Order: sequence, then structure tokens, then C-alpha cells
Amino acid sequence: MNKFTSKILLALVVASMFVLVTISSKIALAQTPSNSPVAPPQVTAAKAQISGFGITGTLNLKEDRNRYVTVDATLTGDPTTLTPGLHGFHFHETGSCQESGQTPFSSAKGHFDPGPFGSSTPVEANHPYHLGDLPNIEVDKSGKGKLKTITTRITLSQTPVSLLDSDGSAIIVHKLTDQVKAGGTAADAGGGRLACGVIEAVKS
Ligand SMILES: [Cu+2]
Repeated sequence: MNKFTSKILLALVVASMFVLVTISSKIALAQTPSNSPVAPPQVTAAKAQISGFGITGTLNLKEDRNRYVTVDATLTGDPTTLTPGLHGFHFHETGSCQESGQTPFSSAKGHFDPGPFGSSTPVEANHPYHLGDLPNIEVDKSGKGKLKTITTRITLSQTPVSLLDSDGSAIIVHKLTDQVKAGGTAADAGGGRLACGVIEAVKS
């Protein structure tokens, strides 16, 4: 074997090793599981049409893959009813908004708060720590309300804290400001109910 032939042979051996390494690394890559620890939520959006005493509005909810839920709400009402300032705004435990009865929208029941230590009573130690408690919605002088916030207390996807559970959930606008105070009175938790909306899944 002359020097030239042995050089060609050596080059061929090196090239075939390179091909083998490339193929095996491609196989390894194909076998690596996707590095996504969290399954994507089944339902990622929901909405509610809010209505009440001369009030209309919309609520849009969007859940991201880390289960952060963006809350985006707007209201329009007569400022003599929907008074300028802060109004209590919560997820309530049942997806029902019946206006009739002595207590308007009482069919929405108490504050959304499932779980072993949950309690939906608006006036007790779990308030303002209910899973359904949100920041107050701010209304301007012309009766327009706006709230944009993020909550991780609830989900839209099917978890033990999903708003879209067997009996659904509602959003309630209260007459008064939620004082965000534990063990307060009914008035401290926002008082009477002005408007309500049933939360519905938005299918993507
Ligand atoms: Cu409430």
C-alpha cells in the first residue's frame, strides 16, 4: 500500500465515523421527550355578558400555559346607580344570574371558594382570601368601569379550582367598595349586587 492509498483509506474511515455519529445523534434527538412539564389547559378562554340595573358589560378571561388567568372587564351604566369609585367584583360560586327575589342575583350564591378549607360566605375570615375574590373594579364619572388584572387563584381548565365546574360560576358587581378586610360586615364585602354575568367557556 502506498502512502497515497493509505491516506485515502484513512479519510474514508474518518468520514464513515462522522456519518455514524451524525445518525446516532439524530436518533437520540428524536427520542428526547418534549421538555414541556405542564400539559396545555383544555379551555383557555371564557367570557361573560354582564347585565344588571341599567348596567351592561363584558368580562373576558384568558388562561396561559402557566395557568395565569388574565381578567379583562368593562362596564357601562348610569352613574347614579353605577356610582363613580370602586365596586366589589368577585367570582361567585354558581353560574346563575336570576334578577328576581328580595336579593338580586342571589342565585349566583356566595363567593367562589372550593377546596378543603373553602367557604363561600362573604362575611367571615376567608374573605378577602376566597379564590373568587378580585380587586375592585373602578368606575369613572360617566359610569364606565374597567378592571384589568391577573389571578392565579382560579383556572378555566379542569382543575379543583376551575370556574367552569359542574354548576358553573358567575361574576358579580357590587354596590359598594370591597374593603378587602377579613371578618368585616356584608357592606365591607361590597354590599348588595348591581349586576351579574354567567361565565361561559370560549371554545378555541
Ligand atoms: Cu361578590
